[in-house]
Amino acid sequence: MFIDKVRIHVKGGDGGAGCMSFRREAHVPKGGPDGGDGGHGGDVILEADASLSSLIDYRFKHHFKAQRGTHGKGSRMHGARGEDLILKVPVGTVVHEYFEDSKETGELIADLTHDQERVTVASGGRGGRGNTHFVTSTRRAPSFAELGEPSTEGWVELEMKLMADAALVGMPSAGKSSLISKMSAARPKIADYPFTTLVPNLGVCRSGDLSFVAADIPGLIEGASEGRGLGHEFLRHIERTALIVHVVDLTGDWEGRDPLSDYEIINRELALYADELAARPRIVVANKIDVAGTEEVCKKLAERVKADSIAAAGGNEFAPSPIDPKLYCISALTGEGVDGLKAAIATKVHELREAARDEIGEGVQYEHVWELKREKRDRHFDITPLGGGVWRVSGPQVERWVVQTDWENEEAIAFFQHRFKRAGIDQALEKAGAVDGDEIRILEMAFDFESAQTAEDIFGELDL
Ligand SMILES: Nc1nc2c(ncn2[C@@H]2O[C@H](COP(=O)(O)OP(=O)(O)OP(=O)(O)O)[C@@H](O)[C@H]2O)c(=O)[nH]1
Ligand SMILES: [Mg+2]
Repeated sequence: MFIDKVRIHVKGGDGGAGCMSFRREAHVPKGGPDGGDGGHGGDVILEADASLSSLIDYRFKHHFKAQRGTHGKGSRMHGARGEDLILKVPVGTVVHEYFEDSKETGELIADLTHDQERVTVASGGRGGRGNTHFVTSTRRAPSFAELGEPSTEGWVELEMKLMADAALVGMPSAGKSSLISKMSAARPKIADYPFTTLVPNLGVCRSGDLSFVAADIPGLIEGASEGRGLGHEFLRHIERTALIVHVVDLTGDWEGRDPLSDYEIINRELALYADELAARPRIVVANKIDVAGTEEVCKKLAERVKADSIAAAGGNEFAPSPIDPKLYCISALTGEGVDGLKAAIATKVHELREAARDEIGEGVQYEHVWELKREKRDRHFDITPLGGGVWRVSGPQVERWVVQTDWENEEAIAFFQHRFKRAGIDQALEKAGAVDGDEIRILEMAFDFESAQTAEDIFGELDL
């Protein structure tokens, strides 16, 4: 089975708690506050890695957690930052949010198209601040510190779309795997029965100074565009490859077919699958020239390719055509003609890459866009009247604050209320009809409501 879509749960490390402590020295009876900050929790980061070709690593393990930050200590000793957890994924991995409850796929987080490109999928919580931060003109000895911020967590969906520069397509047993093994260090399974290749093999090919990644797609058959055979699953991978290398078996080996009709069937299946595939730049290869008696059909195919190239250029023989007018005659068995083919593919891929770079420019800021959306959603809160002067406030950020607050400590509670007010929640409650003395519930906590005005009177002096 080919694993190309997985869902994993990612959780950043929680922030370490800030420390509440005062300097104590033999000759200083009561020193100032010196509680250090908690360390930030680590992030979970996805990183594209060109040496990976599947998401198989995520098939059995689905939960990933970065390290938590350690707690702050006295003498202004800060807690250590939790280590980031870096998860390697193949280049060409598309990352979406995933909502486990509704089984729905959410926003696009990133499309990792370059080696070493990274995206943070779960942020670690910030470390709580130690009591040194809470000194004000009126509060010389703050006897509270923040707890660490809980991290963000959630499910993400990883989908791998093959990111090869050149895709080798053709009928089963045409010699696609044999060719990739001749062009690169890849050692795929090769056998004389159809559908030997079940998942694409990737190989890095070098020609002079140029290099490209080739993939052999499992054999296509008539009806592949409608789901026959194994090919359909893989046609969508070709959507992202710049160049199609169409391998035709001159011996028409499989089921005693005619190479020219094989050639037409594959062209038709690609076009039926997607119009863009019909117009995708293409190089046609005639394989197995080492087999006696293939010269005649090779010549016919060469004429046909030339004619198709001219047709694709709008009937103008001298205009550039997406189809290379030359038929590359090779033997993937003996290696004859393979170097010339490799050079042609490398040159073409290089040209296409340059053209694409001009068109789209560098670096799309997916992460930035997603972060903004996520932050907005994080700050969002809902107010639900439960009746009898009781209100529930829910939302990711406000709930994290509740978890982060030390409810045993009055000053910490005051700080929570200050945040609560700054986020405009009390105003929203008032607008919804809450009055002084009503009960506000957040998660498991319940406390009395104080209107914005009163709260300001009480907490206005806080310099936070
Ligand atoms: N004589 C000869 N045989 C070849 C050549 N290339 C491949 N073959 C043979 O053709 C058979 C199929 O080769 P593969 O490379 O497995 O073909 P494939 O296109 O990858 O096939 P699928 O993975 O099933 O789609 C094997 O027995 C190869 O040894 C060639 O140039 N000459
Ligand atoms: Mg194969």
